[in-house]
Order: sequence, then C-alpha cells, then structure tokens
Amino acid sequence: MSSNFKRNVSIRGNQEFLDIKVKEPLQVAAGALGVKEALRHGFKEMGVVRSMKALLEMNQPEGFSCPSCAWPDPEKPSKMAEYCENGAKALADEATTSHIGADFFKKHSVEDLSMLTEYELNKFGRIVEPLVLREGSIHYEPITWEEANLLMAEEFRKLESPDEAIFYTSGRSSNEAAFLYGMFARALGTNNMPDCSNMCHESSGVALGETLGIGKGSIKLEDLYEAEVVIVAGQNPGTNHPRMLSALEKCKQNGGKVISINPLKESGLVNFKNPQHLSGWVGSGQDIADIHLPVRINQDIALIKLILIRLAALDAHSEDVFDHQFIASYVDGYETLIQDLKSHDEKALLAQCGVSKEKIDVVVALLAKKSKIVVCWAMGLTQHKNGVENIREYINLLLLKGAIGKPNAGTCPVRGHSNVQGDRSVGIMHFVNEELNQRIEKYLGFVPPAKEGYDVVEAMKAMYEHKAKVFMCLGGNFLMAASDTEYTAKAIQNCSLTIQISTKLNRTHLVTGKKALLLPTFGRSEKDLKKGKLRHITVENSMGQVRQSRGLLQPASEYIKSEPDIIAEMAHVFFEGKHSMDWKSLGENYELIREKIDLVVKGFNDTEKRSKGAGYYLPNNVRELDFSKLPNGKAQITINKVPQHRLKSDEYMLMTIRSHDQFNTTIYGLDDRYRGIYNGRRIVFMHPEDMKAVQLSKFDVVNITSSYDDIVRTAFQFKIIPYDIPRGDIAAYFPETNVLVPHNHFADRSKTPISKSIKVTLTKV
Ligand SMILES: Nc1nc2c(c(=O)[nH]1)N[C@H]1C(S)=C(S)[C@@H](COP(=O)(O)OP(=O)(O)OC[C@H]3O[C@@H](n4cnc5c(=O)[nH]c(N)nc54)[C@H](O)[C@@H]3O)O[C@H]1N2
Ligand SMILES: Nc1nc2c(c(=O)[nH]1)N[C@H]1C(S)=C(S)[C@@H](COP(=O)(O)OP(=O)(O)OC[C@H]3O[C@@H](n4cnc5c(=O)[nH]c(N)nc54)[C@H](O)[C@@H]3O)O[C@H]1N2
Ligand SMILES: [Mo]
Repeated sequence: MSSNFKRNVSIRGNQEFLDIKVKEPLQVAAGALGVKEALRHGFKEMGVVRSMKALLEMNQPEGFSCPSCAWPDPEKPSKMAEYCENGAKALADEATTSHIGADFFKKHSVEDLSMLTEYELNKFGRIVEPLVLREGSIHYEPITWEEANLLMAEEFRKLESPDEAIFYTSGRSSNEAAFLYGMFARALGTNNMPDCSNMCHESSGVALGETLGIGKGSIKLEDLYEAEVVIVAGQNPGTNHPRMLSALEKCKQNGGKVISINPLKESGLVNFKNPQHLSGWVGSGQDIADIHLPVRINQDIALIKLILIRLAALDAHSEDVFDHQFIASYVDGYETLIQDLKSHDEKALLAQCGVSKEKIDVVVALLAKKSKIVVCWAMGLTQHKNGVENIREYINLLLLKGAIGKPNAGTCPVRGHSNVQGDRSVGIMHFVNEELNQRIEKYLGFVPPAKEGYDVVEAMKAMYEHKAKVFMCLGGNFLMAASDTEYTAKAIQNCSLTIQISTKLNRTHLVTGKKALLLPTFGRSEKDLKKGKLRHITVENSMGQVRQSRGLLQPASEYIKSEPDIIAEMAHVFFEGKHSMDWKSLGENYELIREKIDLVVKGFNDTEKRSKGAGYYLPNNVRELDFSKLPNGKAQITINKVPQHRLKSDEYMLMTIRSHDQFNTTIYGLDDRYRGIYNGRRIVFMHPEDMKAVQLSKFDVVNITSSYDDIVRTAFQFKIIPYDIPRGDIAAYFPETNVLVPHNHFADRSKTPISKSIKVTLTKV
C-alpha cells in the first residue's frame, strides 16, 4: 500500500441529460395533489402500514418531530396529520425499507459509485452497518463498533495539536447528540466546530445579534395569525416550509396582508389549498401574497431603502408613520439613518431594485398605516456578500415602525434544518462564548479551549492547506453543501481520516480522507431503545421552543446506533474512562445529558419536565424589549450600503436554489412541480428577452462559468428554460452548481458563501 495512493473518484457524477419536460408553473401549492404526492413517496419507500403509522405521529405531542424543516408545530396540532408533502417525503426518505451494507460495498467500489448522481446515490437506501474504507482500498468493508472506536482514538492521539481535528455538524441532530459532540471537541481541546448554519442563517445570527441583541427571531407562531402585514423576503415557503402556509392562511383570514419580495413568483405565495380543511381539497384555495415585488437578485437594500425614503417623507408630514415613542424609548441611530436616506437618489434606487413604482406605491401606502408587521426571510437574504446588511436593512424598517417586541410583530428568520437552532444553542459553535466556557469548567470539570476555531470556510481552507487531519461529520454532506466542490474535494482528500455519522449514502462518503469511517445512525422517526427503555431526544424549533421527540418505527437494522451512543462511546474509548465527564453513562441515559445541558446552557431549565407536550420557550430579550446589552442599551438602527455589482455585458447574476424534490443535497426526485420542471435538474431559468438577446432557445445546452480572482470554474451542460425572472438574473439548482461558488467569497462577517449572487457567463455548447 503506497501513501501516494489516490482513488479515482468523481465529484460531479453522471451529467447525462434525461428527457426534461416543461409545463406552466403551478399557481396553487399543496391541496389534494400535495397529499397524494406525500403518500405516493411514503408508500413507495416504506409501505402502506409503516407510512400511515409514522405520518400520524409526526409533529404530534407524543410523537416525533418532523426531520425536514424547523417550522414550529401549533400548540394544538390538528387532529389530521400535522405534516406537509415535503415533511412526508423527508420521512419516507429516512424510513425507507431499502438497505445497504457490506455486500453492497463489496460489489460497488467508491470509484464506481461516484459516477452516479446524488439522486441515484440516495436511492440505495439506509446504511445498516459500520463500515471502513482502508488506506489503499476502493471498497468499504465491515468493521465492528469497538474497532471503529479504537481507530478513531488512535488517529486523534496521533495529532500534533487538537486543532488538527475538525467536527462538522448538520442541523438534524438532537440537542443531546449535539451537546455531547460539542463537549467532546472541547474536551479534546478544539473549537473547530463548523456548522451547516455557517452556510445558512449565520448572516441572520450576526445581523440580529448586532441590532437586537439575540441571534434568533423574536416572534412566536401565534404572532403571525393576527399580524397586519407579513413580508416574506428571499424565501420559498411552498417548497421549503410548507406548514408556514397554514399560518399565512390564518393571517389572511384575519385580514392581514402578505407582501412577497423575491425575484421569482413562487407558487406557494400565489395560492394555497390547505389539505387539512375540506375546502383545501375541493375549494379554490387561499390567495396568499397580496402583492409580489420581483426584486432583482441582491437588490433588497435598494428596494427597502427606497421604501424607507418614501415612508420618511410621509412621516415628515404627518408624524404618525414611524413610531416615534418607540424610537425614543428603544432605538439608537434614528437621526443618522434619516440623514443617510437623504443622500440617496430615489430614481437610481428604483432602477436598481427593478420593481415598478406602482407596486412600491402600494406597499408604501400599506406600511404607512400598519404597525403589526412581521418580516420572514431565509436564504434569499443571507447568502450574499452583504447578507448581514440585507437583514439589517429589513430590521431598520421594523424598528422605525415600532414592530419589534410586541404581539403580532417582529423578526422571523425561517430556519432550515429541523434542529439547526438547537444544535447552536447547546454549544455547536466555532467562536468562544466566555460564559459557556465558565459553566463548562464549573459543571463539567474540564477547561475548554479559549481560542476561536474554524467555521465552514476556514475548515475547508485548513484541510486544503494540510493543517487539519481528522475530519468528523455529525450528519450532512459537507462536500456537496460547501462551496467550490473541486476545492473542497481536494481539502477533504488531504485528511488522514474522515468520519461520517450518517443515515444515507452521499458523495462525502465517496470522496474521503485516506481512511474513512461510515457510522450508521438512527433517523428521527426510529425507536431508540436501550436496555428495554424507550428513549427520547429534544429539539428546538425556529421560534426557540424546546420539545421532545420520540421515534416509533423499527430501526433500519440492529447494528446501527443512536448519535449520542456513537459519540459517547467514542469519547469513552478515547479518554479510556479517565475524564471528568462520565461519557459512558451519558450515552446510555439521555436524562443525564439533559441535566448537564440545564446546568451548562443558559436558558435551558428543567428540560426533562418542561419539554413535554407543547414544550417550553427559551428566553428571548427582544420579546421583553430588553436591549440592555447593546450600545446605549438600545436596539440599533444601521446604515447599510447599496450593493453595486457592475456586471460586464455578458455576465448574469446566478442564484442557486432548491427544487421541490430535494432536501438540500438529498435529491428525492427529479421534478420541480411548482415551477413546472419535470424529469431533470441540469437547467438554467432565464428571462425570454435575455435569451433572445444572445440567441439562446429553450433547451439549448450551455456551460456556466464563474471567474473570481482569475480562477475559472465551470459547471457543464445545463439546459436553458425560459422563465419569469428579472432580466440579467438567472437561477439554477444547488448542489449541481456549487462548483461555481468561489471558496474565498462569502458574506462579510458571517462568512456565508455567496450562493445566491454569483457572477457568471454562459457558453452555448
Ligand atoms: N423541502 C425542503 N425543505 C427545506 C429544505 C430543502 O432543501 N427542501 N432546506 C431546508 C434548509 S437547510 C433551509 S436553509 C431552508 C431554505 O429555504 P429557502 O431560503 O426558501 O430556500 P432556497 O431554495 O434557497 O430559496 C431561496 C429563495 O430566495 C429567493 N432569492 C434569491 N435571491 C434573492 C434575493 O437577492 N432577494 C430576495 N428577496 N430573494 C431572493 C429565491 O428566488 C428563492 O425563492 O429550507 C429548509 N427546508
Ligand atoms: N449553492 C448552495 N449551497 C448551499 C445552499 C444553497 O442554497 N446553495 N444551502 C446551504 C444550506 S442553507 C445548508 S443548511 C447546507 C446543508 O448542508 P448539510 O446539512 O451538510 O447537507 P444535507 O444535504 O442536509 O445532509 C444530508 C445528509 O445528512 C445525513 N442525514 C440525514 N438525516 C440524518 C440524521 O438524522 N442523522 C445523521 N447523523 N445524518 C443524517 C444523510 O446521510 C444525508 O445524505 O447546504 C448549504 N449549501
Ligand atoms: Mo439551511
């Protein structure tokens, strides 16, 4: 076996075209068709009995929390199943009865498997036994848990510094698993804890922290029901947070107005048929967005600034447009903002944002009169160079209107993964939290490292530069989720050992370090039985509510373990039982983990009891109107620059988005029903006039190229689809286009890759 041995693995997989079909985009989301689709996926993957049993328990107080998005459950869940089409798909995907183990990997090498697409890889099903890819081999082979633990301990011990180890987390893990994982990294001596949220809502965390003093949203689910205006910006709830549509429907029925701000007119925001009511099956559905502002990609600041200028002008006349009492009591920076607004040219802002004056007039008139305003947002705001500033500009609007810390008003960053917020709360973070460190020392009995660790971008760089050697992942698909796939692949391949705690096969299992471990774990829906006792975990939803989740399905195999078990046993073997934390007992008994969380993490309290049923809310200073930790003890208005992109004449602004049939890098199917795309993912949405200008026709094949710092990156073979998208903007799916995102271009301060505004050119092939 030679140490120069290199596996010939593909990072792109098969790029052949299928017979892509295009129809008109749908106007209506969900309805009977949504339920039919949900059941179709469920029945196909896990059979009728298993599907119905699981679907009826999903998001119910005694059941398990949906593994898909982080949208909260209502206090009184509906009697009918509290699920959506995409939650059902996530469940079917996790609880599938297709399984792969040693025989499968004996037959298929990692080199051969890497030629397949993400869709094909995922379809193989659940991984059902621990596997190892030894140095010099291209086949995974079985390994016992004991042997795997010894191998990990040995590699950790070989490191010259604990900072040569990196611990990535994806947001599906429980609070219990994430807590143990974060504490193991610290006990080893590193804060190298990149997290999927670095690529996701990190810009929201930074912006909210700077302006309001907490990196989380301020509203509760019920606040949406009687809001007067809900702004949905940079988010596609019909696909990514379908249960949010029920809340918007309630808001509309109570007389609220919904404004959508998005380059695309996403179906769920046009009309929604709620499958939980009879009318959702037979009626005409509820129109959701009252007005749609088709902003150009990354021009939200231009748009909101223009709206603020217009509101300020009205306020100067009548004084009751902005909430001056609220501003005087709670807000810092008002005068500076008003001055700054005067320095902008309204015409230039109008041209830049791309929205018509008539539409802006309507929105200004509406906002002038209303004060119960909620802003909801997701990746359309966060994944830009100025992601933090985008969000701060929307917060300016809320602060001027006094729409913060009051019922039916406030901030709603709509989280991605089902427990991404909880993982962060219980200690997955690359930065140092002094207070947390003190509590760790006091209650867990060891001194955690005081040096900041790597986030996602820094982790990629460290591996690329051979500064890190062991890369462990608690879930996720780092290779395909991170930017710059080619660069990230090289980075990962530089490691001596990569470890994946996973449920299903993905490309990060195939493009690995010299040695690799694949450790299979339970999904959220599965029964976690230990010594005859049924265990449950806890999760935190998008609105800061902590609840229990208890699986009910038979696990995929008797050889897989729970995430806390895997982490605790690894730590126990590494420390040889000599550490201030009793890892073995913690792994066995989650109640002990929750006790430690209560002691160490501020805000968690009596979790064992309080997480039952509807669960409990973690403290939130914005809800209390307490800004004492911020400068002058006040919420901060900020001045945010209008971005200037200066595209060359042949350049377009590309956003990388999700289709309806995927969960991040997991591809459930090949359709994007709401946008009218069937049987294919290698497509580019483009304005018909832009197509005409460069003589491109529907289904023409192009290569997409980005060029940053003289490095040319190309995504090959995409078909052009004419679409209603602003001129100069184009859209394509993630993760196929991640090869184009430069690893060293990311949001200021949050370091979120610029996945929604990449300058590219198109070449017809
Ligand atoms: N079914 C399903 N559910 C999911 C996921 C999934 O993949 N599948 N992923 C989960 C995760 S981790 C996350 S983070 C969320 C993601 O949820 P979303 O953020 O809704 O997902 P994206 O597809 O990235 O959509 C971004 C939206 O922003 C718009 N947009 C892009 N650029 C701009 C801009 O500059 N300004 C404005 N105003 N809008 C813009 C796009 O047109 C698109 O509608 O969903 C979560 N839920
Ligand atoms: N270009 C571009 N890139 C993006 C984005 C974008 O919009 N555009 N979005 C970014 C965002 S918002 C996010 S959150 C990241 C997502 O990044 P990740 O969280 O890393 O990616 P996922 O695709 O969600 O991970 C899927 C894998 O997780 C494993 N898994 C599933 N369930 C479980 C479980 O219960 N336990 C364990 N241990 N493993 C499990 C399975 O093996 C599956 O293959 O991607 C980011 N990347
Ligand atoms: Mo995300």
